[in-house]
Amino acid sequence: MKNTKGTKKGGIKGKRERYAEQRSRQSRNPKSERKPSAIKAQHAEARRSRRERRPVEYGSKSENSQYIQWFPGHMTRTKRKIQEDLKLVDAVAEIIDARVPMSSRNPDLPSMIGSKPRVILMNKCDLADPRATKQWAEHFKKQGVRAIELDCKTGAGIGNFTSAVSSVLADKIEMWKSKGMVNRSLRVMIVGIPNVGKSTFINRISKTSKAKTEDRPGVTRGNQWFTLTSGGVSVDLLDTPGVLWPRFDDQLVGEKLAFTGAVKDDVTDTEQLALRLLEYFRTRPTKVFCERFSLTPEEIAGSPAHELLDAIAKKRGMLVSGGEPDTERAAVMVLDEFRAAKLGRITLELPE
Ligand SMILES: Nc1nc2c(ncn2[C@@H]2O[C@H](COP(=O)(O)OP(=O)(O)OP(=O)(O)O)[C@@H](O)[C@H]2O)c(=O)[nH]1
Ligand SMILES: [Mg+2]
Repeated sequence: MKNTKGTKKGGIKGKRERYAEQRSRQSRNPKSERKPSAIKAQHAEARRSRRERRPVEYGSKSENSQYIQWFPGHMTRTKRKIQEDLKLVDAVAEIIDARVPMSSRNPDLPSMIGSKPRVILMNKCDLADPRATKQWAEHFKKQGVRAIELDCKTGAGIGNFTSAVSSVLADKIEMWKSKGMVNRSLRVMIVGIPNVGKSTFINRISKTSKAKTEDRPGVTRGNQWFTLTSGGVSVDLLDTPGVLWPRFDDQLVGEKLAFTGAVKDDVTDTEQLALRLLEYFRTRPTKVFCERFSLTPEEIAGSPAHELLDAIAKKRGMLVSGGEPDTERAAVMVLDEFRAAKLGRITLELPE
């Protein structure tokens, strides 16, 4: 179980912290208290009291909610560098996560990039609900924002990039032509929150693997230029490190970004996070979710999240000595499976 700055701030203790307290209590107390049977009884009591709690609907805060925040110093430096380098580019491409198209948009971006022409790349469409993605595409169109749907795993949608950028730069391109600058490359800065696939996009469009990518947030650490040709158009792309903002005013936003892997796992309590995700599935039990964990919609609807996590751990044979469910391992697995869309292609928010 990972303890976090966030959980401490929020006053909710992580499991590791509770275990540490328990260990220190045991070292002060008489030996009899350290007997496995006493500890087992304590666990049983804790489980009984948890069982008495009523199921919680996802959307409102619950005892499993935690204070999530991640804004390390390098993000402040990146913000400054993005603003400095803005004069070098013609347009900005904001990559967002199709599973959380609202929560993955940095509210500080408009003030960072000013009036620079912008396109939105809705990435990871392969992991999102296709119907929801269509709704979001419609929403952006209504707002007059140029947005394209992308799946950088297969490259679907990549071909629309240069035409989208050319269309937001139409006046500028006309002006270049009138000045005889016919083969001028399009210079585009790629921005977005961590782990949305900025570097993967660059690799995919340039058909190389020059940009470092990994399935964790905070991989790219400095601005870096890539020169390529796409659809016969010469393009210079500036990769940038992912940036969040100093405070999530709505903690559900922080939570959703933690679900999708945009927030470093170390700053969250994994088990609490998985319980929140299960609260989501409790209210929206998908067929894939039920089948994957051999649970019926009735079982899911009638059980609080911690019981679901226990059941999932048992069904997957994740047990600690004594036969108790290993909820810590099960929590990691639930989050991993959600992130890989093994629990279904899920979009966590819809346009208003
Ligand atoms: N399923 C899926 N995975 C993707 C897609 N695009 C990127 N990924 C994966 O997402 C993870 C993060 O990709 P990166 O390109 O490193 O993300 P980034 O935005 O550059 O991240 P930072 O540099 O940390 O800000 C990698 O494991 C990619 O393989 C996509 O369209 N679909
Ligand atoms: Mg990167």
